[in-house]
Amino acid sequence: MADIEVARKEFKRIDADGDGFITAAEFKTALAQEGDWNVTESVAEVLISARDLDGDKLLSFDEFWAHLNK
Ligand SMILES: [Ca+2]
Ligand SMILES: [Ca+2]
Repeated sequence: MADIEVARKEFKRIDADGDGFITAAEFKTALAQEGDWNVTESVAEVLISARDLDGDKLLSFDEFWAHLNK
């Protein structure tokens, strides 16, 4: 069981423009900041779609949280 407060902070950190959804571009930037420079935008899109439950190509907090609790 992940900690929801930690997850919220992590989500906010990745969601650079604060609109409540993580795009592939935001995800890629966040991974690059963590030192993972191999992630291209198309890789980020695949990572997003693996977690994207409603198919809108964006990661909501609910989807982010669901993934953490798998
Ligand atoms: Ca965003
Ligand atoms: Ca979604």
